[in-house]
Amino acid sequence: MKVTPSRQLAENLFSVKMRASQEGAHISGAERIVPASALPQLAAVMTTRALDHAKGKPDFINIKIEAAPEPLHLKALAVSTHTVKTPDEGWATARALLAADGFTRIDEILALFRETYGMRGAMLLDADTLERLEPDPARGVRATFMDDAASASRRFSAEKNHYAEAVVLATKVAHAPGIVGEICLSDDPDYVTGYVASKRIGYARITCLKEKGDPAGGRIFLYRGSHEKVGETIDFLQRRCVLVDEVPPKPLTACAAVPNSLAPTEDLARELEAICAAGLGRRVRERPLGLKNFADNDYLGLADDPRLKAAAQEAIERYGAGSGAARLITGTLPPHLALERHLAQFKGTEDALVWATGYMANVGTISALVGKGDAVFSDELNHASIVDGCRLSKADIFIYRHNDMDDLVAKIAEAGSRRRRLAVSDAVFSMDGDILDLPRFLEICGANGVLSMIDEAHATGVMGATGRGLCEHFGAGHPDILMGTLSKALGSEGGYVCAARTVCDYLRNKSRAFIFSTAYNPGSAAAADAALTILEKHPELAPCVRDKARRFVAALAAQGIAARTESAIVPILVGDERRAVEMAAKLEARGFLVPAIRYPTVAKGAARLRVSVSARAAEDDLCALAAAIADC
Ligand code: WAQ
Ligand code: MG
Repeated sequence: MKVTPSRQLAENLFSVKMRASQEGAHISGAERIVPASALPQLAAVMTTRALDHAKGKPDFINIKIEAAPEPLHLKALAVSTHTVKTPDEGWATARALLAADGFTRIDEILALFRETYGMRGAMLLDADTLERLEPDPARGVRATFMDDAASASRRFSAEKNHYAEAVVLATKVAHAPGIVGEICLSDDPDYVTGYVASKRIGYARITCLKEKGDPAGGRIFLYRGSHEKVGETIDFLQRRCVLVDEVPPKPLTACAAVPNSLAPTEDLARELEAICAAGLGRRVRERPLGLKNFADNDYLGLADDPRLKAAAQEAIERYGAGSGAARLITGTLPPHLALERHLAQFKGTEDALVWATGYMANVGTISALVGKGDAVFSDELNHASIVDGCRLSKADIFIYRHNDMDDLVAKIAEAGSRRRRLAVSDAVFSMDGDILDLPRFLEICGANGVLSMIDEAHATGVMGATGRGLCEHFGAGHPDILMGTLSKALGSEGGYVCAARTVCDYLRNKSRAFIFSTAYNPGSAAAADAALTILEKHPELAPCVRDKARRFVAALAAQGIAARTESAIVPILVGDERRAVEMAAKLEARGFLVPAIRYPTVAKGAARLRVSVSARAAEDDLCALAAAIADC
């Protein structure tokens, strides 16, 4: 016959009860149900516990060991935690929980709770008539013969585990005939967490029911039913042996040691609620299918191009699904080097290097180029990854007015001389669609010996006669650092820097985002490489996408909507965050996917619809979208 462990234990289970007192006054008590083999160790642990209690030193310790009756196994009540800051809040929570479970006369019950302070046992109270049913009202009714079913296999600890012991007691009590609820607060001055419990409420912990240091504590068992049958209930509480299964581990929430502090996750929940209440909540959702997509940055429609997909598949087939290590270890594979060579050639620089994302390229480049004591000059509308790179660098940050080159000059003057200075700007501003005044930017940086960096995330493949970006557009020379992404017009993913060999070698040695990340996917590298080849073969793509964007602006104007763009991005200013979200939803209902852009991506009150036009967009769709926007 196969025997379960607990059945095995049931053969020789003992109840061990400890009770410590001083001059007849109770100090502490505890009970475990264990197999005979555990008795010597448990007696020692119980003694230690008796000797060490916040209420004082005992002069009498009674350890009683007796055979336990056949145990009844019960599954632990479900545990929930209600984090509150003050006893007032705590009792309000208790009231609400009891009311939700159908109790009436709750205030009267809670007033009677004070009468249990100092009792050894619990008050047994008729939940409806409020009659006290304990045979000895001074002592109360004590539940005994119960333990966590797993306790026999656990290490015993001299420290009281208020939580686990209370879950065991509450589970037994909730299953006693006629018992409909329980209220409890520890009399331990340092333990301010209490609970209310019932089969329906479960075990609901309330993290603050008294001030720390207060020795008040007690218990009420709420009874409903015939008073003749109270004897059965008391017998169950006192004599029935109960082992509780699946006692959940103590929840990690604000603990008694830190009163009045919010549980960390509770604090997050509150902030999240505030974000959502302000109309700024965001959620991740799967891309809806079957809509006209004016939301992504796939300006040339290459993400879905068979040539890119084939290149990625082939590279993955040859080199694997992952690159296995960082670039400086063994992660550098032929597709990485081929892509870097191709990028440098495409942009007309000596060298290039890639990161797994554009965000990483910006953060990893800016934080490597400047440091403490240096100065970085950043356009106020620069992308978040530039902002984060500046912050991470610990350099002094000088934010100049959007595209205001006079202000850039003023900020350079303000910063004075530094070991190193860097000016950084988006080439195409991602939420406004306008472009950097590159000639003046380069002139100012050159004249002042300031390193220049531009982010061509939205410029590559879109700007310039052949899609090579803003330098081609202006014919104005190169900044020191030409950063960009492979994830927008190039249809793949990743970020890059094109620059002189020295700059790239410096970054290979200093960019932590480069050094300490696994090399990015060889498939993505090969796909981006294929996209560059397509751009070289089809120089007409970039002018085409800009032309479509201009036509869309004209279509909007025909509907009486003012908008402008110099790139593929057409923002339509709305202002109010909620209104922008509503408009986006209405457009979606009409089959157009257009994102509402809100704070913190743009300033508060500057919410907008952001239409990104693709070279693949049909003329009719552009007109239909303009009409739909006018309607919404
Ligand atoms: N049966 C009936 N009443 C009892 C029993 C018992 N076995 N043990 C204690 N009481 C009564 C007595 O009046 C005490 O003053 C009062 O309950 C409180 O008992 O999830 O430690 O043992 O973190 O001090 C709640 C844990 C801990 C909350 C409760 O109660 C959590 C606790 P204590
Ligand atoms: Mg106690």
